[in-house]
Amino acid sequence: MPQADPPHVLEIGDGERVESATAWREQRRPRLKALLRQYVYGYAPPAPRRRFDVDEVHESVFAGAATLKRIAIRFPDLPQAAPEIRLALFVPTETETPNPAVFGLNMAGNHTVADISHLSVPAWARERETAAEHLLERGERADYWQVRETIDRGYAFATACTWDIHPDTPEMGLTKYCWHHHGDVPGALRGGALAAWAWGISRCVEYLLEDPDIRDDAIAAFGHSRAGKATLLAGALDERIALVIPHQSGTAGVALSRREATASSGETVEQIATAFPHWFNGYYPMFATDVGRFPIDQHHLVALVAPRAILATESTPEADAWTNPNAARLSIRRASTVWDLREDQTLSDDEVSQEGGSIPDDAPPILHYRRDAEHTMTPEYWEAVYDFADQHLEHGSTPSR
Ligand code: GTR
Repeated sequence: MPQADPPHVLEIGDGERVESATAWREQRRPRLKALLRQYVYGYAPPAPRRRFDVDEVHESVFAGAATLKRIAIRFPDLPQAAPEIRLALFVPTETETPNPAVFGLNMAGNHTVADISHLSVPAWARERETAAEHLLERGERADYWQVRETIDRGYAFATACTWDIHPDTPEMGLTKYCWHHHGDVPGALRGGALAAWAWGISRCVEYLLEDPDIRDDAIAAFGHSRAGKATLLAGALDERIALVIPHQSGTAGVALSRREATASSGETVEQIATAFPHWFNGYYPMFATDVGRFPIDQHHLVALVAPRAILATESTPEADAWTNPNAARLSIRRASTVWDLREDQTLSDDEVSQEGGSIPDDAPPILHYRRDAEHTMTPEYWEAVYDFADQHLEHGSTPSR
């Protein structure tokens, strides 16, 4: 039966609700993961054997405040033509190692995140330059990423580019080679770009877990818009990610697909599935005009992050209607019930959503944080991210819950 309202987060289309954190973990999580793969994102291949090559170490960037490592994640069993994932990692030098880390999936190349000579514009970026896709120069996204401020807050910052993992076209990237190498799934169940990017984030996390400069219990993942959707998926599936920060992730991200109740006027499932079918599996577009037939909704994806931490940084419906901020807020509110299962408390709607300002000292582990800002990243959002991370990655002097 199609459902106009999102199903209760503890239900997945079978009318039954789990009542305990153990039942959620043992019965619901595995089924939910499978349903989200089958209806929305598709499957990603198993990870092939990989090698982490630290190709360069530059000890004095940001006037000595950080060390920059450039790492290539290579897959020796895949054909030569398979791309590698290039990771840039900035580690603070004035802190006690190991450090908490934020991984950010960028969409324009690692060279854009900071104006540092070691981050030269790679040849592939020049080759990709077309009339439609203009090349961003070194450091052109420095204001957006605020890497220096990240270092000053005592966090390492790691980044890799979506292009290395999946080119964001109907042609698949790295995961195509993995499927060929490891066997396949039926075409309609193969993951699209979002599943591939999430898969790539997990490979980067695996490097960070091996780097002695990084605390392995304090890895956060950040992504914006389409990268925010992929980051949420990665955070939902990969429990090694301690904190997930989907920024303005919208439809197929945090925002509910069933959104009548929220009067959201932004991107619909039909619009996203028509414009970007290659982001999804083959089935998602078939439900596009009738989302009530999905047994799940996006709050289920958010809930898979529990009991770890999630900060959904959002805009307002006035400033960024396309991302459906109200449908995102409702999704966070509905998902928070799963955090309640473990705690002797019920988070109220007000506790899990905040309009602007500073993050309170006792922020819950799931929070919708809203600013009246356009579809971009700003220093104010980063400040909220690091204030939240200080608490939930137990960093710095801020007390943790
Ligand atoms: C839009 C798309 C959104 C969002 C955005 C982006 O065109 O409709 O869902 O992902 O692109 O990634 O910037």
